[in-house]
Amino acid sequence: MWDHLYRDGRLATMAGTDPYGAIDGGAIAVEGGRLAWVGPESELPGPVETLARTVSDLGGRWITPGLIDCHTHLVYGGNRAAEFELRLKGASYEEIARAGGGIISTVEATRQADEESLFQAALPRLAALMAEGVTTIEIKSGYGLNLEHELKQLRVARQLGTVLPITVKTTFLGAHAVPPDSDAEAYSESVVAMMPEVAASGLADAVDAFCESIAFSPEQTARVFQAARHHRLPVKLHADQLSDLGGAALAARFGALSADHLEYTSEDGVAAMAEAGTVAVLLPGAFYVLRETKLPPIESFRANGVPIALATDSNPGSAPVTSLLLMLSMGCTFFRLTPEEALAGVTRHAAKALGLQDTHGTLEVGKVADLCVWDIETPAELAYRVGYNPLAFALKAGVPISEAHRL
Ligand code: DI6
Ligand code: FE
Repeated sequence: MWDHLYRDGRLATMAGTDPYGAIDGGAIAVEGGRLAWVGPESELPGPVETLARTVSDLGGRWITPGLIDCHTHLVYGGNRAAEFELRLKGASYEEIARAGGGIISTVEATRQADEESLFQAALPRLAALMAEGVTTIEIKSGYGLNLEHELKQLRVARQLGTVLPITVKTTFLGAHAVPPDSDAEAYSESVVAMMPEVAASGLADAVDAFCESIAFSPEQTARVFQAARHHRLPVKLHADQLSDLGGAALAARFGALSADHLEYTSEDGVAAMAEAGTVAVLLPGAFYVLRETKLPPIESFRANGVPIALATDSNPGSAPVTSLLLMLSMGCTFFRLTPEEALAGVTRHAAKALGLQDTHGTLEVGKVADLCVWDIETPAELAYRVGYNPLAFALKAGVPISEAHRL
C-alpha cells in the first residue's frame, strides 16, 4: 500500500514530449517521500481505496513539480533601499560605489551580522518564495569576501535547509566582488587559497564567480575554477551580464552546471554551452531592475538545444526579488519565452542547473515527491498573472508544507 494517493488531478509532469507533459484525469502516489506512481487514473492497478492508506481528491486541480529557484543570494545583511532612492534621484552606480555603497555596503553589513541575525533576515524572504511553491533553492555566499564570513553565510544557508522543509543547494561565490582593501588579481588568488577549507567544510555544493570587467577577468575566473575542479566541486558562472568577456564559453570549458545572466553572450558561447550541456539561467528580475535592454540570445539557445532556466537572483542590489512566479511573467514578457518554457525553467531545467535532474524537476516515478497543487485552469496562468499566487498547497518529500512547518 502507498502512503498517499492524489486522484483527479491534471498533471503537468514536465517530462516526455507532450506540451507540459500533461496528463488529464491523473493520479499520483507517494511512498516514503518519493513518487511511487504517476499516470492516468484509469490505469491505476485497482480501486483507489485498496491502493493507499489515504486518498485525496484534487477536484481537477493542476499539479506541477515543486518549483526550483536555482540562483539566489538570499543570505545577506542590511538592504539597499537608500541606494535605490539615490539612483532614482540620478546617482549612478559608480558614484554610489565610490561613496562606499553598492555591493561593498552589503559586504560590510553581512560581516557585521552574526549567524542568527542573518538567519532571521533571510527567513521571511525564503518564506515568501516558499509560499509560491518553491521547494528547492540555491543560495550563494559572496557577501563575506574572506574565509570566515563566506563560511558564515554558507552555514546560514545550510541551516535554512535544515529548519525549513526546503532543499538548499549552496554555492561558494568568494569571487563575487573585490574587497576594498585588495585588487582583483590578489583577491582572486586568495579565493583560490580558500578553496581547500571551503571544500573540507562540506558547506559548498558548487563554486561560482562573477566574470566581468568590474569583477574578475576570464583568467582569474579560470584559476578559481581550476581550484574548484581540483576539489571536485562543480562550477557555475555569472557570465556576460554587462559585457561579452567570453564567460559562457569559459563556463562550458569547465563543464559548468550553468552559466547565468548571459545578456551579452555570443554565438560561440551558445555553441560551447550546447556542446557541454551547460544550462542557461536567465534572470529577468536583474534585467528589470537594471533597466537592461540587451536581450539574451534566446532564439540561439532554442536553436542549439541549450536548456533555459529562470531564477530570481534574489539579492539586495540588482534583484530585490522574492517571487519566482513574477520571474515566469517577466521571462515571457521580456524574453518572449513561452509559458511552457518558463515553467520548464523553474522545474526540469532548474533542477539540471543544480545537478539535481535525477531526483527533482519532473513528476516521474522514483523522484522526490516535491509538488505544487494550483487553483488554475491552464498552466499558462502561472506565467500570465502578475502578482497573484494561485498555490493551493505544496508537498516537500511527500509532506504538505503547511503541516511540516508553520511559516
Ligand atoms: N550580478 C548581480 O546581478 C548581482 N551579483 C552579480 O554578480 C548583484 C549583487 C548586488 O548588487 O549585491
Ligand atoms: Fe547573481
